[in-house]
Amino acid sequence: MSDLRNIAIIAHVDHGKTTLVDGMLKQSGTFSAHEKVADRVMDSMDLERERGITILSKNTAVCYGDTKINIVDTPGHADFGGEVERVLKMVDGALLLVDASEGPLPQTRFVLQKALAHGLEIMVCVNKVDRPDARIAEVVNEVYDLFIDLDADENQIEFPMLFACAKEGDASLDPDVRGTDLKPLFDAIIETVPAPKGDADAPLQVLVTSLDYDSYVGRLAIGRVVNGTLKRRGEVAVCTEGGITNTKVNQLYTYDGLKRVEVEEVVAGDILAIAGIDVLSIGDTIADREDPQPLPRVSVEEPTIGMTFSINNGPFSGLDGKYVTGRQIRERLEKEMLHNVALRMEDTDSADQMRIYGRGELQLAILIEQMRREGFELCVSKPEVRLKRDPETDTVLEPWEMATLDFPDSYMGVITEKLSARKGMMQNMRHMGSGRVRMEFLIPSRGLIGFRGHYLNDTRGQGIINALFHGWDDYAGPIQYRAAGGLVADRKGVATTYALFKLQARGRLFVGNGTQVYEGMLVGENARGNDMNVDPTKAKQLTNFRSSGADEKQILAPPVQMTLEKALDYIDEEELVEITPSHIRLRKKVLKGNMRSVIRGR
Ligand SMILES: Nc1nc2c(ncn2[C@@H]2O[C@H](COP(=O)(O)OP(=O)(O)OP(=O)(O)O)[C@@H](O)[C@H]2O)c(=O)[nH]1
Ligand SMILES: [Mg+2]
Repeated sequence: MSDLRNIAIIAHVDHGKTTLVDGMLKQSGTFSAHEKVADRVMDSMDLERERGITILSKNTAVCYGDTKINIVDTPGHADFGGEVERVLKMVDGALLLVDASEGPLPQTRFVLQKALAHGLEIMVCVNKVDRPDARIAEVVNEVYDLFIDLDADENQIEFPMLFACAKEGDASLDPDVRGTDLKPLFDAIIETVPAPKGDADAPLQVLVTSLDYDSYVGRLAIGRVVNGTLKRRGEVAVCTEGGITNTKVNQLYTYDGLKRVEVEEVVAGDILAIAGIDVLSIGDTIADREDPQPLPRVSVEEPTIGMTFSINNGPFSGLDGKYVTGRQIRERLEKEMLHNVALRMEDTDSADQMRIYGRGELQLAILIEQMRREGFELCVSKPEVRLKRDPETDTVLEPWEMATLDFPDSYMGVITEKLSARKGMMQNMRHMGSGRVRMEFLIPSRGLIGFRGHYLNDTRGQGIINALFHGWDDYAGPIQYRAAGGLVADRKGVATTYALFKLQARGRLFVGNGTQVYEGMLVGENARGNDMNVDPTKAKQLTNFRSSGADEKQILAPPVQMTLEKALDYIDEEELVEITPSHIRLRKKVLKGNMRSVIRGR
């Protein structure tokens, strides 16, 4: 297959992968001349469009001259690193994008390391050369340093380097001359990335590396034909973890631009999608019926952060959602586990409660947000890390991360102090010029839970933080997450301005006038460290007399808007976030006030 290339685009988050794919699609004639195409068209999920990040890797294919190029757009956020690792099995080359101003960042390192380990042919593209703060020459050096640091061999380090502006759709081999289109990039791909190896006449082997879902045809398995030829209506064997079963392939597709097209056969080297075989999951091999030879299974790094998902057992349960029972939640989560291999589910001793483990807070928050939009109600606990016991020394280990922070240097004092309180240890510090500093901290994953919110506050939104799993190491001791206690409603009712006006002197409020509350719900923060039971529903005594002065207008400060991620960051171990399609509430695990040991407020 000399007229085929398979390439993955990899980078740190936001360095411009999906934007570059837009350009490649447009310039290869995928769209008709006047077709209106959205920016970042591959980010097709609602949540991706809203957040402006890629969550799931996606396949597309373009034709350049006589060559078909299969392209895999990958997510850059560290929580979805597992995706990247798997899809690299589909391709023969990787295009590494690096932002011309930010340079290589933690996830650049992670994905490059994986690509080198897979022996992929690598190309580098310094992107966003149009940025006024681009520092191209320095970034080029940093990229070479990174390759050397990762022990790239001589062959690997002789990569072609391009300079691009994905937004305008141009690339050039010369850092000093802007390109006019993406032709230099296409040519470099065809020259650098080898045509896929694989024998079309050998026994069939198809490796399944991703799953997708289509509302018409149902579950889709996506993978690469490593050897042989897969034919429509072909009789095949499916090698799963559980054993080998026989089946028939009815719907077979390859990629063409943004479409999947039904085809009669797919030959070794190409990327395909199959519908109608529901037993298929990631890592499985579709093989020759007579001579089934499973390929090595894809392994994925262990999830490190977990949360308890439970039914909503508060008094407002079922007022809002369609799916509220433990069985419905469990079935939904089981379905998720089938295609989201970076997640794990474990049972607890209660049927209404499951532990879900993932790679990061964002990954879990996205799952919750999806469930919420589908009409589920549930309660989730504070994210916690998974601990492990070292079999040799019998000590407790916890996951550690390397966090890279980039922020205005005037905030160095406060940031360093907060991170050390969270058991972070500074490893590196560099002044970046223009008043910014880049610091690296080795810190337990636990220490980063809920840190992002504080960090953004402390740096007035000017801080960037990225963290990357570093490894398992000794448990660092307890961390205190939140100094403030909670103002906890002591009864069910409707919050009033009259009551809230008094409460707001104690700390920030999470509810406004008219909000429905219940016993055990957090209505605000108590600046003192303890929880306090309060009555936010108290109404003003009506009298016939106008009391002098007391009738001034009572104005409430706007309540703190709790988004899902803020809420997860905020709660502590004794609390839960209650999630329904239209509400996010904070509550105590134990709702009844007399069952909790707290000081009684007035
Ligand atoms: N100035 C400039 N901005 C760009 C360029 N390419 C992309 N961007 C912007 O960078 C932002 C991120 O672009 P994306 O294409 O979503 O980045 P990504 O790498 O796909 O991000 P993730 O998939 O979330 O990792 C968007 O706001 C783009 O408009 C470029 O060449 N120049
Ligand atoms: Mg993207």
